[in-house]
Amino acid sequence: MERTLVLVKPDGVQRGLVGAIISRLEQRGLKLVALKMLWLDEALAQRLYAIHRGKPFFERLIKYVTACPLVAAVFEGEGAVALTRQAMGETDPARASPGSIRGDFGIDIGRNLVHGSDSVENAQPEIDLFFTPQEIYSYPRDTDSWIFE
Ligand code: DAT
Ligand code: MG
Repeated sequence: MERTLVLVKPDGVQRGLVGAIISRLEQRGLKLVALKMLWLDEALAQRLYAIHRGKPFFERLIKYVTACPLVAAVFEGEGAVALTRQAMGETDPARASPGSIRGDFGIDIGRNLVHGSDSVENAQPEIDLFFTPQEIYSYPRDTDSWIFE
C-alpha cells in the first residue's frame, strides 16, 4: 500500500495548526500509520532538502525547518502521495487553491506549513529519514469499507 511522509513544519506548530493539517488528511480518508514530534537538526534538514542545495533559498529553508519542533506523520492509502500533494496545494501558498492546506492557511512560500513527498519513489526514502519500521503501524481500520467501495 502506498505511503507518504507528511511534515507539519515549524510554522504549523507555532500557529497551532498541527491538528487542522493532520485532520484534513484523516478526513479525506487517508490512514494515519505513524506520528511523532521532533526537532530537526541541521544534518537531517539538509538530507531532506538535499535536492535544493545551492538554490538561493536553501539556507533560509534549513533555518526555517530547524527553528522549532515539527510533527512528522506517515499516511497510507491508494494514491496517498498524489492525494496528499493535492490536499497541500501549490508550493507557494499565494498561488495555492482555496480549500487546500496552503491555500487556506498560508501566504508566503517561505512559510508554507507542510511537507509531503513529491513522488512514490521519493516517499519511502523520506519516510526512512524519520521513522524506523517499528514506528510504522499496520492495523485494520474498520471504516475502510465506508471509504473504499
Ligand atoms: P514542495 O514543498 O511543494 O515540495 P519544493 O520541494 O519545490 O516544494 O521546495 C521545498 C521547500 O523549499 C518549499 O516547501 C518551500 C521552499 N521553497 C521552494 N521554492 C522556494 C522559493 N522560490 N523561495 C523560497 N522558498 C522556496
Ligand atoms: Mg518538495
